Amino acid sequence: MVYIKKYKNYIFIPFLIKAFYIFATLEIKIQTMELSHIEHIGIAVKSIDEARKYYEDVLGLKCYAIEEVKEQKVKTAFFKIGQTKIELLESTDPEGPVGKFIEKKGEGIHHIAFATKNIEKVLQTLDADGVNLIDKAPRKGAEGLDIAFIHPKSTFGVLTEICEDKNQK
Ligand code: CMX
Repeated sequence: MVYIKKYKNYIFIPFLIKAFYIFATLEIKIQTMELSHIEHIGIAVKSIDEARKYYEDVLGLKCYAIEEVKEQKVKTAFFKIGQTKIELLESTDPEGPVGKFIEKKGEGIHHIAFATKNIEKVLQTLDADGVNLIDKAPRKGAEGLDIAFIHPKSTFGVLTEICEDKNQK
């Protein structure tokens, strides 16, 4: 009884240590992700020539680049608004990812892309968390960015891209 009285003020110490550990590891996880902003939103369209009229003539944005990404079987058109871009995606092959998407779901938002300054670290963190990565290592995407996709089954239905512009350093 004497011991219980003497040490009763210390019985919370293990719980405090555990709580501190949980917060510390959470903080580290948040810091290591280092996503800075929405780099672009990818929008699947049947025809860039048709869709760009809306972005240019109605919304008043300027298309500053058109590029074909052969490996992904798409043609892309870029518009900038603030720090973020709109990427129109037109399939060059019905069997490509955008062709299949339009066939199944129609035109619309195809993916969201987050920018980071350390894509390898982000992919490592996601992989360690059991997230389903389509690309375990970065590859080259439009505008020379290093990119990697996360499967929509792991992201509540939104195809997600991580990108890093290694030329910006
Ligand atoms: N958003 C949400 N869900 C999507 C999706 C998308 N963009 N694309 C496919 N899906 C879903 C399908 O609806 C399907 O769901 P269900 O199983 O519930 O029916 C599932 O994913 C599988 O789809 P699928 O048509 O059978 O296609 P695949 O499995 O062959 O491929 C995916 C799906 C996501 C792995 C593939 O599209 C991919 O690798 N995408 C990443 C690359 C890409 O999209 N590149 C184009 C962009 C170019 C660029 O910006 O550089």
